[in-house]
Amino acid sequence: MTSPTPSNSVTQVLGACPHDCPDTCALVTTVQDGVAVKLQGNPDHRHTAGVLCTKVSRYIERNDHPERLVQPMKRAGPKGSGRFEPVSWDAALDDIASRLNVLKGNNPQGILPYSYAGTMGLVQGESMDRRFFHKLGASLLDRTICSTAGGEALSFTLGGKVGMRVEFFAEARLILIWGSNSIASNLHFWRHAQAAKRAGARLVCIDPRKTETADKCDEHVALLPGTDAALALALMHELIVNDWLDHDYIQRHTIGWDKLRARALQWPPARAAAVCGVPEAQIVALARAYGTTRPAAIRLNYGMQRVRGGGNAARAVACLPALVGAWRERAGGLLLSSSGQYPVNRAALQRPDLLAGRRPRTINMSTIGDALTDTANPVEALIVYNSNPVAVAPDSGKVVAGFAREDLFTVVLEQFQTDTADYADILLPATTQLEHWDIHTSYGHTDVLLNRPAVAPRGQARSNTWVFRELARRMGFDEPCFSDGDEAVCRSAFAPEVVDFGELQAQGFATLKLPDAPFAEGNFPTASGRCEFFSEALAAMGQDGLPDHLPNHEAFGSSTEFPLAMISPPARNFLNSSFVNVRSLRAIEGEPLLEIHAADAAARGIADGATVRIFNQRGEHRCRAEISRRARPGVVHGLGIWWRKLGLDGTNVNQLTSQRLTDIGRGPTFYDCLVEVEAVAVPEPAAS
Ligand SMILES: Nc1nc2c(c(=O)[nH]1)N[C@H]1C(S)=C(S)[C@@H](COP(=O)(O)OP(=O)(O)OC[C@H]3O[C@@H](n4cnc5c(=O)[nH]c(N)nc54)[C@H](O)[C@@H]3O)O[C@H]1N2
Ligand SMILES: Nc1nc2c(c(=O)[nH]1)N[C@H]1C(S)=C(S)[C@@H](COP(=O)(O)OP(=O)(O)OC[C@H]3O[C@@H](n4cnc5c(=O)[nH]c(N)nc54)[C@H](O)[C@@H]3O)O[C@H]1N2
Ligand SMILES: [Mo]
Repeated sequence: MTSPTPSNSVTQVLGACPHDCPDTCALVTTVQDGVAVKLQGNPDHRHTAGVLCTKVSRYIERNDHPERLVQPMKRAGPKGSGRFEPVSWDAALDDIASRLNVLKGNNPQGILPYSYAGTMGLVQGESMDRRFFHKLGASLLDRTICSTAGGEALSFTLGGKVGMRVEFFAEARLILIWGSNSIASNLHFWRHAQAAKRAGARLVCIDPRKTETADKCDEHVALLPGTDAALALALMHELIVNDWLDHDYIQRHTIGWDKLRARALQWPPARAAAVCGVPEAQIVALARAYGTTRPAAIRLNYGMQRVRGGGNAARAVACLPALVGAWRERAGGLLLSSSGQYPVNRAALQRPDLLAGRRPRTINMSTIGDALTDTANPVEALIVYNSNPVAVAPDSGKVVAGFAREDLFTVVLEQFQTDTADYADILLPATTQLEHWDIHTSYGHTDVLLNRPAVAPRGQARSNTWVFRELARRMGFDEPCFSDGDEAVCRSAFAPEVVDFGELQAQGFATLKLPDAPFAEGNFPTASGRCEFFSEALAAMGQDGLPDHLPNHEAFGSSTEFPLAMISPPARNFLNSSFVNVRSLRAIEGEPLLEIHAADAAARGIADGATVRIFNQRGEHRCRAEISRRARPGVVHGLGIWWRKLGLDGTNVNQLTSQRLTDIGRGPTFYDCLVEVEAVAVPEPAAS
């Protein structure tokens, strides 16, 4: 393991925030006598600027939490009971290795890793683990739970997860914040938006919910969930009929203009207004602003792609900057994710060559409920790390049924006893970011960050890499890559000419050398080198080559039984299901709530604060209702992602969400979900 800080000293250790957030902050941990006493944003890192969000400023509280898992345990009660008894590391690892060895011999594809972005670190998130499962020949996991719809859509349009640099938003004159609650989920971008606003820029928020970000913008377009493509096409319509187009840019740097033009002309604002549920005049005014203001920048975020047509919607929005030539300036264009900018040496980290020609099946993590309840091709062993699928995956009824299978062998590597950990056969205590090495890219800026361990692991906690190294050894995997230390893995992530490791060690971060305005002269990383309005690649897959509006699987107005659209975006003080167990943060969020518009509440006789039953064909979830000005009529919000076991009835919003997928990228459709809500009589507590 890594060496702890020498005692009797005060040191400052440079690190990186591991969480799944675009900001990837640089951290400075003050360690006294081997104990982390203070954690701050690194003031020398320009993107962090010494500022942390409320959540991560409480990271030490999370690290030192009395409920941290500190020893390996095995199940001591029925599946899901959460009852465990301690075992030694040797006993736990021997048991896992012998189980996996049997499957390795007769059905390696019966083994499934399940991991996501509990840590975004390249080392603890996608190195030794991948090597191990590649060598085993285990089923591959399609990691779709968050961003593949928008990410692949962007690749089909711009050529990758590329776009504007976040710092240049400060110089824009118009910013569309599209499907993003930036104050809650991308705080360090919001600084730039505020700077632009102070300099006179206009800020427009496009979001069904009147978020804290919408409150601070000049305008809020409260469209119905899943109608963003209709809005984007109507904006194009107006750009065309008013000739607010950059013909030179379109002609030289795009493909498919004639076809897109014809498509957009089918979307006059009145049509889009009806689909989106917003005033026609608001669309017309937004088009005028976008067509006549330079530079114009779009901060797109993943909130708008968690619906059936999410990929098409992201494509439609991503076409807008090319139409007006916004890319010509560094403060113009669009940013969804910057992760495609990093030349990460994934082959070195993950060693796909260890598959040795085998082509195991791929299982989509967004339909884990179906995969675990599929009896024809069963998953027999599941190894979960960096994720809490029982809480975060859609259609929890199915997910729980899968995890409850008596014949499924489940190993969970965790820092805490989450809803998923409750279902483990073997539960292994994991280190935190203060306790292990890692190296990080970002999806909101373009720096690389190094994380050094600041303190010794709590109790017997061990890093993910340590666990997979130990399992590899027990299974007789003797390739030298299974002995690589964590620091060596950090070093292998980038070629030395891309990232100077000495610089990373010295200051904790390194900046990629990139052009200011990447597409000023075209040069899109697509096959054609142009912005692809029409995608031959999509057409070849049998898809529409042009972006279009695809109504939700569960479109608003299509069901009388379930007339309300439910979205479940992130709560400000949680990070997905992480931090829900941190007392001071849970105190701010209170309890699971359903935000509902006064008219929808009145129609159902629901009083503010009443306990309600939210239900649809997949299940039901009880929580308290809040009559809220943040909700528009017809749309309710169940902010996520609470731990099920902290809910009134042991469920969370994912009891209602479906496993149906997006048009592009095989992604989940969390925000494409119709429900009905009713007040429930709560029995008076019995007098004692
Ligand atoms: N505090 C906090 N920060 C987070 C997270 C968190 O849980 N908490 N999660 C992190 C993760 S995993 C990610 S992927 C990123 C990005 O995560 P995102 O999920 O993009 O998060 P938000 O920025 O909150 O944006 C979601 C916004 O989209 C809105 N929305 C929902 N449906 C639609 C729609 O159909 N159209 C439009 N236009 N808007 C819609 C929601 O109301 C919400 O305000 O944020 C990360 N940052
Ligand atoms: N209804 C609804 N559901 C959603 C969403 C939504 O908006 N609405 N958002 C979706 C999105 S965008 C995402 S990204 C997913 C997120 O889903 P997940 O990636 O599962 O994220 P978390 O819920 O934060 O769970 C991460 C877990 O990893 C653990 N962890 C952290 N670091 C380490 C480590 O170093 N080692 C080990 N072994 N464990 C570690 C944490 O303790 C935590 O329990 O959820 C999705 N689910
Ligand atoms: Mo995410």
